[in-house]
Amino acid sequence: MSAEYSGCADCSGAYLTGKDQENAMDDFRKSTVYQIYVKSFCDSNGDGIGDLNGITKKLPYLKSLGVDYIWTTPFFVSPLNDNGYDVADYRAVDPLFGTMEDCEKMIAEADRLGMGFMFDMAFNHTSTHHEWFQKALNGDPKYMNYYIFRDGSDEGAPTNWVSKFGGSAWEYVPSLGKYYLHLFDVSQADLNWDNPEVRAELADIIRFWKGKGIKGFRFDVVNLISKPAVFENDYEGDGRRFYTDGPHVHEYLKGLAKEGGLDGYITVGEMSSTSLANCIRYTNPKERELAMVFSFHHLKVDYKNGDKWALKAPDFDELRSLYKTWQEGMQEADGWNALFLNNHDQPRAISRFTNDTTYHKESAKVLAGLIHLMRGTPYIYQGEEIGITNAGFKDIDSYRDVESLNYYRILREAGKTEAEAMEIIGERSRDNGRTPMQWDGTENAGFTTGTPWLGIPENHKTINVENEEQDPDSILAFYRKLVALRKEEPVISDGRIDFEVEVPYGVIAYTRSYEETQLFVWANLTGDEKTVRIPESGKLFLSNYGMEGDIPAGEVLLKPYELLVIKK
Ligand SMILES: [Ca+2]
Repeated sequence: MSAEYSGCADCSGAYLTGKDQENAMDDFRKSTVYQIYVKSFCDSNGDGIGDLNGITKKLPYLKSLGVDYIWTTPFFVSPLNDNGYDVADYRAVDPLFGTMEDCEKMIAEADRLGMGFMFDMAFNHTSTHHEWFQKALNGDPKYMNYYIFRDGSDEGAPTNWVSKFGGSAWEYVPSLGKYYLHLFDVSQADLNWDNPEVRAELADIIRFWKGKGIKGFRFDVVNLISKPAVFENDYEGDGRRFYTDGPHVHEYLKGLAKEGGLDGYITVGEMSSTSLANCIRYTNPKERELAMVFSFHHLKVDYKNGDKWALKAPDFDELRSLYKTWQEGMQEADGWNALFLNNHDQPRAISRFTNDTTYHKESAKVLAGLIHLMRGTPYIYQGEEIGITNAGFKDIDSYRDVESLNYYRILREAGKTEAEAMEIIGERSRDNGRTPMQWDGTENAGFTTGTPWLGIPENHKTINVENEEQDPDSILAFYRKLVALRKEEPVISDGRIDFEVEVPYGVIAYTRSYEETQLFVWANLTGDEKTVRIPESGKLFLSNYGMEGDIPAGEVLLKPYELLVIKK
């Protein structure tokens, strides 16, 4: 992989140097991030919607997990056409979630407890309700140049590009006689990053939140910000090859990091359809772009022919191969991965990849161990630390996500039966990851005193924080252990990783090495027993079957969903 990476031309700019730079990176190597989907975490005022005061109330719980950073999905003023990723004012809290005073209190309380917030910046586009876009619509040339307005072609729209939410990526504005670009919803206009005034505005927003005490940022679809100089039709695809990891993306990210003053801050970029070579450049510390990236190739191994809405059992060979490529590839060129299997856009990994009933506890733990022991910074998505499952909704009216409702209609129109369509939605809906947090076994799971905005799985009566706090062998206890181990064991935070390829189907195995210490990790992701070979005897380091003591070299039978970790 290092052949693909030729170093950077302009690394001479002095940011952090020597020990300071090392310390900044050390922090993230030992750190764990917790992701909060604000709407579903904790409701403090009984309106059925999670809010900032709810988060403040639960900060001691997050502290007890040992996490260092808390990433919150956007809660800024927004028409909420796309879950707050359509921002109308980046410097104000949407009243649905609280006030600026609540926000400041939340930040201060986390700070007191030794945790930092990462706020979520959707900078590829703004809401069309944003005042910049409103001024553009009025024909103000300064603000028209904040967005991407183009004349139409003979065929109508300037190009044939397709929006990621369906339909043309261009919308005509009759009063201006021009089209504007929206790679996502029609209410999300793409910003013109080629305009230095736009880049300066965005850096100013970063400085504003830093001034409030924020310790990091997550950047939404940030590898789409640089559009091509010439807009042309795409006769091979939907247009993405022209703007994904676009021509000036690295330059613009360096600029944002420099002007926003992001050194020493934890930053993560969400990367859409990206490449390993680009992710190395985004995250290599010498490049000063981002601390780490989310890539999504590993979360498509159960898409039939790449189609999210066509069911297929997960291909664990492909999963292992992707982990090997990305983990080892990033390592060879000093890139850094964000490690995750869940987020607010994904169904629950425990239901998706493993067995969320008979082997509920083993499944949650094997998936946790698999990623928390890898090279990178792990992210825990709210509820995975107690093993929250997919929603299990029985009728389409239970769903709220626009994408799910759209695809239900599309699937039915394509001839799927009610049962077939519901099975697909049940597996793939983003609402699976958005059901309210299960704090206790009461009717609304301790999430709200009112009516929750989205239903709560029946199994919350047993799967909840209160229950797991009582059980020393709980999933929650296992997560606490993993978070602590990353801080204590340099072999986890700083060790080399090498994947074992001679393993049975469904087993992912790798070795971590640091000085004289080695960890051997085996994760059986199937319900079948699998035989693996232990190369050298060692001490049992971690197990989800309560094993302990010395483990001799030789063959061993892994039980269903077994995680076996040996230290030498
Ligand atoms: Ca509320």
